[in-house]
Amino acid sequence: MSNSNPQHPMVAASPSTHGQPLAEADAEAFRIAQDEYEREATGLELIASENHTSRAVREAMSTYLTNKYAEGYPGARYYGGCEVVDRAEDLARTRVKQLFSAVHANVQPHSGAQANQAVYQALLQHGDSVLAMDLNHGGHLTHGHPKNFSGVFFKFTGYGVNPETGRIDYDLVRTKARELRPRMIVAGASAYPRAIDFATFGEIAREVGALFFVDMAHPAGLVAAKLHPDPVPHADAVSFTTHKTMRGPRGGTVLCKEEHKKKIDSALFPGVQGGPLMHVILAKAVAFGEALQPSFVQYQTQVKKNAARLGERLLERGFRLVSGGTDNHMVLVDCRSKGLTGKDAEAALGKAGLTVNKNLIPGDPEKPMVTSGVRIGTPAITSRGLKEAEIDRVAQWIDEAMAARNDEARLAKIHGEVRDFCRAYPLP
Ligand code: DSN
Repeated sequence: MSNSNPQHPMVAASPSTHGQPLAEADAEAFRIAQDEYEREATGLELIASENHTSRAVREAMSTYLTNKYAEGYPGARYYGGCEVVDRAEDLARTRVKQLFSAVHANVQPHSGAQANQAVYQALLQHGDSVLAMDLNHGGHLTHGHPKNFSGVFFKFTGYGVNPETGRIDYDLVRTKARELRPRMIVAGASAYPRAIDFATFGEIAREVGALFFVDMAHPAGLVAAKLHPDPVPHADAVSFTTHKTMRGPRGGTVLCKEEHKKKIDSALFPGVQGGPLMHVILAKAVAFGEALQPSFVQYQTQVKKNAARLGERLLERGFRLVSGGTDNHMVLVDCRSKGLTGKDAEAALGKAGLTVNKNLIPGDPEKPMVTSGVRIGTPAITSRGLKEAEIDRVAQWIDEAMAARNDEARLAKIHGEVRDFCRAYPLP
């Protein structure tokens, strides 16, 4: 790594043969990398599923491990020369098992979607019935969207939130489970601002003889820090992405009970994927190592405090929040409380340097490309060092930018303020 350029942390170390640093070898590609750095550095990232990785994680992703094919698993590969990458995968597996007190881990999924695909392929037959969170109530594409492999190959039925409380209606889940007798129950969501009671889900699954699968992509970091209920003791399998609250490289991981490990490993490879991304697996090991440190608990504690503070400040400013607040790292804002669609709110906030995503809210009359809500998360801004006092400023900018949605000059002025503010909070 001696030839990496400290001025430009996204630039890969250049190999000793064929090649100069990216900046010299490919000006066009380098410009893109620089522009993304500038975009992230001069604005505030409020998308609940994004984060700012550590320099160590980014460096691991730029190592020579990207060159290696390693189909198979440590000690049982289809290629020679895997003795070093085996150590990377073993390190990632050992650390993540320690982090979540899990019996078995597969760290090869390239993404959360592929992690979920492996779990379904391992534990279900095509046509099996599955009960999962309704997409319109905060569920995920891989929880049964009709155009996703999950909805194509399996029969998904949705459960949702109580329209009054905005919280999962566990009695309704139980009633539906008793009626449906599904082969599997799935818990987990993409846009749910409350803690999920995995123990109750597990109890319902056991009562109806269903497998229980948890996709904890969003709260995984909070679970690791013991600040959110833990699904691992209750579920047959648990998947998560490594790049959201976990703050690692883009990718997925599956944890499972001993009895499912062979099926899940072989469903992932060769069932779903070919060669694993060994440089990303090394970066996962780094992220899991970071998550085992006390500083990670402090970080996640602040993520939650910041989300709670953001919710309080937005409520004071007259915003309606789905479920009235948050227990985790995000708030889900009903933009109708300020007379906007989610799409218009996303655009206005974007012009002000505040990046969010439009999001359906329960009972949303709008289409998914319009929506009535925006999802706002605190993992990334907390990684930059923002605390409660700064969150108050962020809430003010959100309110001002939504009010100024048709005033380009005002939005540009807010962006200027955000840019100045960001100078004190450099990217990690
Ligand atoms: N796209 C992710 C999210 O934003 O929540 C889920 O995969």
